Amino acid sequence: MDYYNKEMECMSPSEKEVLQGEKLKKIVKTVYERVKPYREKMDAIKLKPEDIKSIKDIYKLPFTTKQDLRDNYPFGMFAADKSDIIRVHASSGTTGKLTVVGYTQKDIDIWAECCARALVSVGGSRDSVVHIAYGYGLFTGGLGMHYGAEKLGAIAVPVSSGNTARQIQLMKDFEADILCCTPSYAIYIAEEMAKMGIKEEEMSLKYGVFGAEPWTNEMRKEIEKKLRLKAFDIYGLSEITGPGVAIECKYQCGSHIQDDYFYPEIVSEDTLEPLGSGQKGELVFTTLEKEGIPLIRYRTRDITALNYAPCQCGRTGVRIDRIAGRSDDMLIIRGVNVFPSQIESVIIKEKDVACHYHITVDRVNNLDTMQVDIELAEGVAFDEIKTVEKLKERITAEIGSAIGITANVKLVSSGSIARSEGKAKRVTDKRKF
Ligand code: DLL
Repeated sequence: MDYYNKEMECMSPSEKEVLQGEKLKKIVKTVYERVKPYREKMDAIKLKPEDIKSIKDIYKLPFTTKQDLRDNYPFGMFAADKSDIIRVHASSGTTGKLTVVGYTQKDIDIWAECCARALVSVGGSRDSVVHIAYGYGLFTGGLGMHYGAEKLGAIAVPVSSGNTARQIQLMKDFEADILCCTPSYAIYIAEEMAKMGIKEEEMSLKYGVFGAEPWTNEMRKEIEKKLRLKAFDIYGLSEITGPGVAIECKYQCGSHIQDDYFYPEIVSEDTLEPLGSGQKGELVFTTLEKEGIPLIRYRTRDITALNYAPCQCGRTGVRIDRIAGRSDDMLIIRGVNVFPSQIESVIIKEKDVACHYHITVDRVNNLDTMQVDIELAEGVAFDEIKTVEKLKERITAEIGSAIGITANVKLVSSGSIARSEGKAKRVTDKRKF
């Protein structure tokens, strides 16, 4: 199976643009009529739905932010009647209230289609057994992939996260060929498999659908080696729908956005001006068909670039580069912008340390400090003091040249950094602003 929905996934860019324009006109009219905060924002700049004539007019529309969702908590931005909403999900973020999203039956169907497309894009089919170890609940990971697997006609195994030993046993017994979880949990599963004495070749895994947190290509290689599967990046956010907003194809040169449903833009974080192909900035989405909570020019805070070049797979969905991080995850340390992913890239290249790390930022005597705790790889002993000291010096130097500032690197024993079954928490910022 090459595509789930060839007609839409491979539609010519010019045809798609027309379709996107038609959908945009409709959705703008709907939110103007049905969602007070949108009407107020548009009235404030004297913009009427009729001013939107094609997808090119999208730049005229005001942005939407997470704060808008919080200000209208819980259901104030919904466009559908409550009686038509059949599901809610929510995400917590780091501060403040939950952001709540609502789905009509049509929204759930579209989301399931996006996840079915994603499963086919990585190599799945009706014959697949899809082991879903993303959390089920308010988080969208579990239920999103679940409905996608069912829509495809594959077998969905709704394990959710936790009880890793049982997960491994079930994956083996049910001969799962697709594993869906966060990349950090995939590493944890691999470690537990080794502890249980189960070899990669005893499993039937072929493909991994990993996302919900930033991860690097180096981490991809590590997971692929440890679990003997091909690892794919899946992107999504609950505000837009959940997992399946974008997915890699077998050529792995960016993730194709399902842009018949979600229209992407990249804008400068500082000026909010649109940026061109290949330029890195903040990803912004407009949902073109959502009924429950349509979002217009929603600022995701995720930093990436768009790639409009044709892809060998035949899909025409615009591609996003790997997410470099979120602009609100970006640490500013002594004035320097640092993304945790830059540190991860260094750590993962070192064979004597494991890819478990934690970054602690603090401010001592008005100076920012950064400590990076990194686990030694299994089998590397602390008693070889000279070797450990040398390793520490090397990693400190490499992190220094990657991010431009010196971190205090602390090597800790294997297994001492807390493992995550969902999104990994890699940073503690103790500074008070
Ligand atoms: O994380 C949805 C999801 C579930 C995506 C399972 C993929 C797989 P939220 O909890 O709302 O939704 O978090 C969304 O997570 O804005 C990104 O910052 C981050 N994120 C999601 N996927 C990726 C990825 C789900 N592949 C936020 N790479 C997003 C990097 C990702 N960051």
